[in-house]
Order: sequence, then C-alpha cells, then structure tokens
Amino acid sequence: MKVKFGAGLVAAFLCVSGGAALAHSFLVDASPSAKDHVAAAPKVVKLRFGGGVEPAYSTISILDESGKTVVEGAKGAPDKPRELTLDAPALAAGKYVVKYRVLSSDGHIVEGKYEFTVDAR
Ligand SMILES: [Cu+2]
Repeated sequence: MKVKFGAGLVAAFLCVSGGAALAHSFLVDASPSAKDHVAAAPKVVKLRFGGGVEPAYSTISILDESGKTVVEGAKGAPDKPRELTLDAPALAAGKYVVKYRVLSSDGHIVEGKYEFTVDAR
C-alpha cells in the first residue's frame, strides 16, 4: 500500500512538470503560432492539443502588450475533441500574448502562453 501511494505521487509530479511522453494534453499546434508575425489580425485563435480537452473548464485569453485581457473564452467542437478556439475581436497592430489554461480529459490542468505579433499594415 505504501509503495503504491508513493508511485502515485511520482506520477502526479511528472504530470505537473510536463514530461513529453505522458498522455495528457499538451499544446501541439496553434494558429497563430508562437512568435508568428501575421499581416492581418487573426479572426480566431485555434489551439490543438495532444489529447482531449474539456471546453467548459478551459480558458484561452488574448492579452495586449500592457498585459490587459482583450478577450477570453474557449469553444470546442464535438467532432474535434482536441481543439479549442477563441473568436478574436479586430486586433490593432502590436504584440499579443495567448494564454491558455485547459482541463485535459485525463483530469490534469495544462497551461501555457506564447506571443504573436500583428504587423502594421
Ligand atoms: Cu496528465
């Protein structure tokens, strides 16, 4: 019993620290993606994860250069259980940060952030 409990603790720790081989839902693709420079403001932010995610318990935010939240939310689609989207308002040229905090269907929270730039026209 003691051994099993110990093993469980190790597994939980590894999950939080983000070992790549684990099954929970890390971000695998994003549009716009990290460090992207886009000529036109994206109408939607789309994040794809390595496993299923729960839209009702997940949030994507877009922050402007000053750190102010421009918009937040998250939509899923029943036929795309690994994807979340966020409709973006008209973004002016500038740097933005996409932050996400999602509930993976294995029960773990996965969070992260990255930056993209809308170039001046
Ligand atoms: Cu996990």
